[in-house]
Amino acid sequence: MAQMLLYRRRGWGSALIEVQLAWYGMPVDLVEVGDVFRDAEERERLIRINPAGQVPALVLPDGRLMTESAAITLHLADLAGSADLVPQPAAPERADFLRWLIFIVAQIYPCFTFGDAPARYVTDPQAQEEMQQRIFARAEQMWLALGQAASADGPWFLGERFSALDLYLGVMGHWEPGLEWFRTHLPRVDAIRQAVQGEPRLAPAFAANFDD
Ligand SMILES: N[C@@H](CCC(=O)N[C@@H](CS)C(=O)NCC(=O)O)C(=O)O
Repeated sequence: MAQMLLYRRRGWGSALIEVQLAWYGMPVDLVEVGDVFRDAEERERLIRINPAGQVPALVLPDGRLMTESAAITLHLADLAGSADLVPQPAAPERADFLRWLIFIVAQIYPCFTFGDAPARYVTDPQAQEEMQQRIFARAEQMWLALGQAASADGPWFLGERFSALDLYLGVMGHWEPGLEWFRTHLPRVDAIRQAVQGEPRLAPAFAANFDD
């Protein structure tokens, strides 16, 4: 059977999928994508693959393309036949898992989509700055809401139950508002980020994406 192929860029959302593939021990070919925020041609090239112009974009063994990290997360668990990262339908953690997985991709992630590149949406530089500030402020609110939902006792977001949510925190905990902000405002999220990075099965995939 053909191997999967992942369009990726170091430290970007493709890392969410790289760490899951590493967890399951699934081999993958990697295709490097340039900086689509700076390189218009590269952006056009990626848009031809994923209409949203984003990574992760994953070509499945049967040649179909999958995008959207949450959908890929659920599908990889199915492919692996594993409940390691995705609690099964009858599991008590399932509802919380789904709620916060979708919260991350529907509430937090779009703040980056629009906040990272305000010049795509408004022309006035002052308006761009204001738009970015307000969107990143919204991101902080959403992070705080998510942080309040994290199990206080740990060790993981869902308590004793390790899941893909922890991997999302491990990756996205590197992004805006920044490591220092997480350390100060959401020490639980920061602790989860550090813990997942230290998992021996995941450490190489994290090292391939982040310097710390
Ligand atoms: N909803 C998507 C979001 C993916 C996404 O925003 N990826 C970012 C990198 S972290 C990207 O490729 N951005 C480029 C752009 O929006 O032009 C998912 O969950 O996979």
